[in-house]
This record gives sequence, C-alpha cells and structure tokens, in this order.
Amino acid sequence: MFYLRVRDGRIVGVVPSRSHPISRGRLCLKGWRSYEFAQHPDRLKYPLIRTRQGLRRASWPEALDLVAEKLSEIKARYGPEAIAVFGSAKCTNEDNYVLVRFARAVIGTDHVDHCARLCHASTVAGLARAFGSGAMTNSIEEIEDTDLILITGSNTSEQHPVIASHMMRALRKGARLVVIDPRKVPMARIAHLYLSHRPGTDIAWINGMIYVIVSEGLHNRRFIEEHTEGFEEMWQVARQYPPERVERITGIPREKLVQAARWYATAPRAMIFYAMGITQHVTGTHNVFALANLAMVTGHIGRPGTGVNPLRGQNNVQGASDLAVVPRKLPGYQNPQDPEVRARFKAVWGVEPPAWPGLASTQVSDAILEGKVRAIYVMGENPVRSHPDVHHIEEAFRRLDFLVVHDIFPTETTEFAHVIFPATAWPEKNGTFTNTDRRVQRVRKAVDPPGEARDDWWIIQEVARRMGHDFGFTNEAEIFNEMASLMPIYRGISYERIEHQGIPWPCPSPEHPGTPYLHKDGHFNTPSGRGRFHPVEHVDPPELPDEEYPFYLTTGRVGVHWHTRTMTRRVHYLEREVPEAFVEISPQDAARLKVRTGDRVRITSRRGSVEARALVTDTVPPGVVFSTFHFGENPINLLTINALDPIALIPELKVSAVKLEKVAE
Ligand SMILES: Nc1nc2c(c(=O)[nH]1)N[C@H]1C(S)=C(S)[C@@H](COP(=O)(O)OP(=O)(O)OC[C@H]3O[C@@H](n4cnc5c(=O)[nH]c(N)nc54)[C@H](O)[C@@H]3O)O[C@H]1N2
Ligand SMILES: Nc1nc2c(c(=O)[nH]1)N[C@H]1C(S)=C(S)[C@@H](COP(=O)(O)OP(=O)(O)OC[C@H]3O[C@@H](n4cnc5c(=O)[nH]c(N)nc54)[C@H](O)[C@@H]3O)O[C@H]1N2
Ligand SMILES: [Mo]
Repeated sequence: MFYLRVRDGRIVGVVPSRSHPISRGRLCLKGWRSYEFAQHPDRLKYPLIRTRQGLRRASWPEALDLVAEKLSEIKARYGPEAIAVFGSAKCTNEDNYVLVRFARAVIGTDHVDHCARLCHASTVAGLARAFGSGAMTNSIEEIEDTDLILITGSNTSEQHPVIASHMMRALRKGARLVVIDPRKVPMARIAHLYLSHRPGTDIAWINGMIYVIVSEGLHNRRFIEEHTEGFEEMWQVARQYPPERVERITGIPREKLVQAARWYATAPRAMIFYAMGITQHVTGTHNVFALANLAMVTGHIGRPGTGVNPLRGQNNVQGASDLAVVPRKLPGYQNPQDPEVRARFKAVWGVEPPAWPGLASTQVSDAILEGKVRAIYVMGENPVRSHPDVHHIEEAFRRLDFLVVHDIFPTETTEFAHVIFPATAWPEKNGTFTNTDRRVQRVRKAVDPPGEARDDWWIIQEVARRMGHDFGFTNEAEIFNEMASLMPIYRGISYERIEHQGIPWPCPSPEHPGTPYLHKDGHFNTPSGRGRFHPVEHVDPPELPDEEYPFYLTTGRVGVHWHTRTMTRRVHYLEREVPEAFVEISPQDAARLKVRTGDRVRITSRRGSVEARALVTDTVPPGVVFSTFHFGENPINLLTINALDPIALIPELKVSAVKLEKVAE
C-alpha cells in the first residue's frame, strides 16, 4: 500500500505505507513510478465512435445513446445470450459490481467473465472442490514464521516481489526453501533444493512426493482420518508414482524428489505457494487437486504458517472473482440456481438474474464464429493480445456486430471497437480492491482524470439508465453498501471500518474482525466439512515437441512489464529496461543453433510465427524456450494453443511446441 504525493494536480511521487501489514514500507519496481503512465499524453480523453472513415471524437451523450441503442437492438433481435461482458481485475470492486448488475439485470446475460479465466480459474475450481473455498488458505503475514516454503510455478521475486520479501525474512529466520520450476528463476538460485522438471508434468512429481511420504510413513494419519475424505482412492493412484517413474516423466532425479518429500512432510509448518506454472494448463484443475492432496496428506493446512497458497495476479483479481465477474455464479460465490439467492437479488435488482449457464471468455471466440455471440462489452481488458491463438481471436472479433471497450489507452482490442469509452485510472478512482489474501482495502482519488475520462462504474450506470434501469448510485460508498448487503462474505465490511486498514473476508457482521486464515483447525467449507482428496493421473500436454517443432515454449512475464504492456511501455525507466521482445534459450541449444544473445530469431508454432531477440541463459534447460506476452507488436500468443482445461476452461498457456530459426539482419 502507498500514498501518492500530489503537487498542482499532478502526481510527483510515491510514499509507501510503513504500517500496512503486508507491504510494510516496501514496493515493487513498478510501484515506485508506475503512476507515470496515468499522466501519459496517450491517455484516452474523449469517447470515440467508429465510422467508415475511422474513429471520431463524440460527446458523452452521443456515445452512450449509441451503445444503449445498439445493445438493446441486439438483445431484442437475438436475445441476451448474444451479448458477452468482460470485466476487469484492474478495476475496483465497485466498478465490477455495477458491471455485474448491468450484465445480469439489464442485459440479462450470464456470459460474464474476466482475466481470472486465463489465470486462476483452475485454482478457484480446484480449491473450491478440495477445501470448499477457492482462495489463498493463509495470509502473507504468516510467511515469516513458517519452517518450509515450497514454491512451484511462481517466479515470486519478479511477479510478487513484496511476497518474496516476506519469504526472505522467513529464510533469515531459518526456514528452508524448495523450488520446483522448469526455469531456474531467481528464487530457485537461492533455494536449498531446486528441482527442474519438464513443463506440464506437475501431477507426476506431486504424486511422487505423496508416494514417498506415505511409503515412508511420514503422512499425518490423524489429520487424514479426522478431517478429510477420499484418501484411499487418491492413494490407489498416487502409489503408482514411485520416484523412478516420476524421473522418467519429469526429468527430476529421484534422490531430489525423495529429499523434497521428506523435508516437506517433516517440517513442523510448511507452506505451498504456486501461480501460473500450475494453473495455466489443460490439467490446471488437476494440478491444483494434486497440491491440495499433498497438503492434506501431511496435515499442513488449517494452522498458521501452512496451507496451499495461490499467488493472485492483478491488483483486484480476487475482488473481481468475489463479485462473480465469472459465469454461473452471483456475487459472493452464490449459486444463481438457488431460489432463495435469486429472490434476494431480485429484491435489490428488480429482476431475477439469468439461471442459464454462461460461457467462459475462452469459449466466446468460437461462439462468435458460430454466430451465437454478436456483441461484447469489454471493461479494462485486452483480450486480443492476452488470449491464446491471436489469429483465431482476431478473426472472431472482426465478425462482431458491436464491440464496446472502456480503457485508459488505445489497445489492440480497441482497434476492433465500435465505441471506445475513456476511463479513469486507479490514481483517479475511489473504491476498494481485494488483495491476494482476501483483504478488502480502500483506494482513494488523488488527482483529476485527463480530458473527459469518467469512472468505469459511472459509464456503465449511464448505459444502463438508457436501457431503462436506473441504479441511482451517486458515489462509491453507496455501491459498496449495496454489494456488501448481497454478499455474506463481505457483509460486515464498510468504508468506515476499512478507513485505515483493510479487512480479510469472510466478515459476516459489523463486529466480526475478518478472517486471516481459512479452514482453521481442519474445518473445511465443503458440504461434509472435510477436505476432499481427488485422485489425479499425469497426462501429456496437448502438444509435445516433435521433429518439426522440437522445443517446449513456455510463456510468462518479467519484473518490469505488466501483461500486454499498455501501461508499462509508457513508463520510461521500465520500458528502457526491457524494450523489446526476447526469447530465453539455453546455452546448449544456442550453440547448436549458432545463436548468440542479441541475434534475431524466428519462433514458429503450428499457429503462427513471431520474431524476438535471443537471450542465451541457463535460466531455461535445454529443449525449453521462454518468452513473454508483453509485446503486442510481436504477440507471443500467436503461437500458443487454444486448448482448454475441461473443468476450469483455462487455456494451456504454459506448453506449446515451437521451432527456432536465426534471422539474417
Ligand atoms: N512484474 C509483473 N508482475 C506481475 C504480473 C506482470 O505482468 N508483471 N502479472 C500478475 C499476474 S496477473 C499474475 S497471474 C502473476 C503471475 O505470476 P507467475 O505465475 O509467477 O508468472 P509467470 O511468468 O506466468 O510464471 C510462472 C512460473 O511458472 C514456471 N513454469 C512454466 N511452466 C511450468 C510448468 O509446467 N510447471 C511449473 N510448476 N512451473 C512452470 C515459469 O518458469 C515461471 O517461473 O504475476 C502478477 N505479477
Ligand atoms: N501467453 C500468455 N498469455 C497470458 C498469460 C501468460 O502467462 N502467458 N497470462 C494470462 C494472465 S495470468 C492474465 S491475468 C491475462 C491478463 O489479460 P488482460 O487483463 O486482458 O491484460 P492487460 O494487459 O492487463 O489488460 C488490462 C487493460 O486494462 C486497461 N486498464 C488499466 N486500468 C484500467 C481502469 O482503471 N479502467 C479501465 N477501463 N481499463 C483499465 C489497460 O490499459 C489494459 O488495456 O493475460 C493472460 N495471458
Ligand atoms: Mo493473472
């Protein structure tokens, strides 16, 4: 958390809050200067309408009228299921709540989704089934007092540097660090034990650890008996993963696997941390099940300093998920099929929310190409670069009858939009964000927005009013109160209570202090109150390297950039650090391909081709290359595969097969 220093209406600096329990006066690289993007001249300042000649400036009433008219027309002609709505993990809870009400009560569609689909959809699905709740089980404050930290599929020091600093504190107090990642990321370099595995083989090593733990009698029998169900079925599968077999599938030397298993099982307290390396696979939900199995086998859950802890992505992805910016849910993880829940929403919204199951954002492109979806309303996302298989999504977006986008900058997605609304950015907003450990906290307006930019919630409310629904909100506190009244997990939270410090949900009443860790003493939120084991088998990723495409491509991020770089490309010192698309290649492969750092290489998959500069490094093992999706002009997602996890509908962003060629300059 931090304060902004403002002089003459402009932000001139950042002061981190020392009293905040998580950040404690620390910020990541981007935190210090990222406000620069908000004052960049490229900001969208006026509503824009597309005409045959291109985009032209429009007045607010004109643009709002057009959107209301077009959406009403499409709804009348094709029904609400022809319209999809994408919310934003960059926007506040208040923005997202108004969007959810607009989608479900005004348009009447359940095709509502946001970037969590590409991110932690598998966490939410997996942990909800295993433990009854899809969030981090423990709090960041507990990290420093744990005895063992197991990190897998998370480049923590680059993507979650404030959390990494809590880990460093734990290490200084004597905790052990085990890192399991195909890439030797910075945390792997300081780990007590580092295991490098082939991308897409996580279930095998996790089952292998369970094999070692149970065969050596290191499991927690009492915890398993008293607090869980399904152990036997799970064990029947995990027992087929002895270390020799795991070594063949994953490439992890058996002694290292045994060592990791023993350390994890025998530590008095052990915490698991994971992120996209676990979730972004066609087996994403099964990967999460496997980690939940591992924690329950040892009883490392339900106490401080333990648990299964997905590191969340965007500043408000937890909040956007809580508010049901996802299909098949209502705010607060409530079931839209439940008549009692429906009645409560109807009492406030005036209409019942749709009961039919909507599409995930990753299914929308196909639905457009089949003529089922005709319009999309996007608030604060750049799907044309963040989704896999860019050719496919661009083809779909070109066919849309109508696309509305709110953003703060022109993006690859606004290029397809019929109407573009200029939104306020976070330094210009009031509201709340819910952070990765479920803490609902305030954000306050520090400066005025540029030009005629308006708050996201205001824009949606104005469209809704023109479609016959007056929400009547005059400020963010009113929105918060309505939303909290509908969500038992937020009910006890109010702006007054979080004036100085946030409160982690569940917080059911105004007297409740909030809940720093879930599943206390092994009481799970599942229907039976027990944690549920799930048997899971290793299966190969949908596309493996072969003769023609001999490399694994795994994709992700770097510390200085943010996603599709709409913001960080506009912060001078961040852009200077990494100004160009690059691809990490191992020294062995580089020697074979006669490529050196700085050479241009073409990366090609079955779906497309991009160029990038080679970066020769031992971060990647031979046979694996890594690149980021930060560079819209060299979109790595041209290469990735649009294959989905059947449960969570998250795409396989971490494994595709590619070939490399040196490009003559
Ligand atoms: N600087 C910066 N910070 C960010 C973001 C950003 O764009 N920039 N984005 C935020 C968001 S939305 C998110 S979701 C998080 C993401 O945070 P991370 O998940 O840490 O980020 P990724 O770069 O996607 O890296 C995933 C890790 O998975 C590893 N990996 C690849 N394949 C596999 C595999 O098959 N198995 C396993 N176990 N590991 C594998 C990679 O080597 C990498 O270390 O970061 C957040 N923080
Ligand atoms: N290959 C590959 N692809 C990936 C991933 C990967 O690891 N590999 N990771 C995936 C993950 S984890 C994620 S979370 C997604 C992210 O996918 P997206 O959310 O689509 O990507 P962003 O670039 O963060 O887009 C956010 C947009 O919101 C705008 N914006 C910022 N603040 C505001 C605001 O206050 N109001 C409005 N209206 N707009 C605002 C920004 O300018 C930007 O255009 O990408 C996914 N794509
Ligand atoms: Mo994410």
